[in-house]
Amino acid sequence: MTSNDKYQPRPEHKFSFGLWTVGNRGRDPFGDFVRPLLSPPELVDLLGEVGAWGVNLHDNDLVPIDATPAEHDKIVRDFKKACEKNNIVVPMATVSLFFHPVFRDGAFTANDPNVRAYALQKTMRAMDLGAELGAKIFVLWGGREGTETDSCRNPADAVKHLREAVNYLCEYNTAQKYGYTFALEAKPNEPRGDIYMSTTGHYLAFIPTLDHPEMVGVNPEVAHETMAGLNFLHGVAQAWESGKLFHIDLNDQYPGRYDQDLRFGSANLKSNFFLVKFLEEVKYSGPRHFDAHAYRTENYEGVKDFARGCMRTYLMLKEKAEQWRADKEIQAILKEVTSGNSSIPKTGKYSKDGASALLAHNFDKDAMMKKRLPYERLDQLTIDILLGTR
Ligand code: GCO
Ligand code: MN
Ligand code: MN
Repeated sequence: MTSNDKYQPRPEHKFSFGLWTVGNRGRDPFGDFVRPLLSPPELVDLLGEVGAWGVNLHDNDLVPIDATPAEHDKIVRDFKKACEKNNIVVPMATVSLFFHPVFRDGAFTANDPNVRAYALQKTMRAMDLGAELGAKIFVLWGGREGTETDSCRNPADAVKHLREAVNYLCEYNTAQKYGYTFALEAKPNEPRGDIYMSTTGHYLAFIPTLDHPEMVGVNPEVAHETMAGLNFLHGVAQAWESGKLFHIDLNDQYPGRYDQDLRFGSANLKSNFFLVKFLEEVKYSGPRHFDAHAYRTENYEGVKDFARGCMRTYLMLKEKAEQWRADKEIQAILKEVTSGNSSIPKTGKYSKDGASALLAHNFDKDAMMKKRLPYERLDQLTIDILLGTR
């Protein structure tokens, strides 16, 4: 065993990449493609080579929007062969409701009822495709569900239309016996000026209003919450705590910028450390999906470096998290700061007597105030561990 083997990705790590991530050719709003087109089977070969477990796709990453049924069948056959050859599974499927110009005003929330119906049809067909490939998670990212000007519609109507669409798709899922769970992905803006469901928290509030809330959860993305200036971990933790963390999009992002889709852990090492620590501590068992892409300066060798880097950084942070948990000084601090005085009345679940006792109790605020909260030390210990000096 070489010293690097412990950072080698293995199937049980459940690392997945979208076809659109390693297949990203570096086109941006200002400049053209820098990498040649690779076919889906070639991209699966690349993922096999770097040691990924899964590949995810939008319908049209694999099957062109106007493919004939015969073309569809051949493409799917070849793709499945490539997956089998490389021992790669398709854990998640999704639908492009943003690329074609027909969606310029949104998909499920577009003003034109024809567009809304077409969006449903396209999503149902994408669900058929995902089911054919064995996917059990279906991501919905409403990149075009938003506005540049709020003169165009009442935003409450947009929420109603979105609810109607997700309800419809849940019924289709049941009727077809696909067994999908849906994972809703929020983003504050880009490509629209403003997107309606701007944060994971918005979706967590939306889901209980659905006909089948049990079928629907969230797919938080590091970059998206960071763009909104939020603490990603806090959103993920709330999703987890409410049983709604159905998928996760890992990448990295500097705040206050366009969507950068950077290699996981390459921008905010410390916050991604806490994220990995959380996912591992709660034993999140879903895919670790990297929704990111290589720098535009790279060729496909660099794309492999990028993909390997995402997985390696995750595994290194996982190791650091284990070290952090095993650290006696850290554990002693945590124990100390969470301990209390056993003579205080019990809180937790309300009771009339308990409330009377609590109201009658005399708290020693001075003593409480003097208790040390050595978070400077705690954070520095974290930094020492991250920098490898502890
Ligand atoms: C983005 C999004 C997408 C979605 C993908 C899945 O900002 O472009 O993150 O990459 O995750 O479309 O639906
Ligand atoms: Mn994104
Ligand atoms: Mn994403």
